Amino acid sequence: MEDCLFCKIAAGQVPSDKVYEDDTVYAFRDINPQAPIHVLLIPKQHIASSADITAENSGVVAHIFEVAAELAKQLDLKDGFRIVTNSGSLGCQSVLHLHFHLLSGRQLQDQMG
Ligand code: DGP
Repeated sequence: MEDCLFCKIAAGQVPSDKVYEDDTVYAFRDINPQAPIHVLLIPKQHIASSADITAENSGVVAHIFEVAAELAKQLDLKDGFRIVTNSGSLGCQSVLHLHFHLLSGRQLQDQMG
C-alpha cells in the first residue's frame, strides 16, 4: 500500500535490519528496541491491524507464528519470549500495518497493560 512504512520496509524500499524473509513474511529488528531481542514480524501484504484479520488472510498470520517459533530457536530464546500485537489507538498501535513484536533477552514484566 502506498505510503505505508512497513509495506516499504517489506519491499526493500526503506532499509531495515532484516532477520528473516520469505514470500509472505518479513521480520526485522525494531528501531526502538524495548528488550535486548526485539524483532517485528509482518505480513508482506498490507493488513492494517489485527482487527482486519479474516478467513481470507489468516493463513499468513498462522505462518507468522511458525516463523516466530523458528526465529526463537535460531535466536536461542529457549528461556522464553513474548509475542505482542497492538491494535488501534487504545492498544497503542503507531504503525498501521499488522505487526507482531517478538521480545526477549531479559526478564519481561509480569503486567501486560
Ligand atoms: P506499535 O507501537 O505496536 O505500532 O509498534 C511500532 C514499532 O515499529 C515500534 O516499536 C517502533 C517500530 N518502528 C517504527 N518505525 C520504524 C522503522 O522505520 N524501522 C524499524 N525497524 N522499526 C520501526
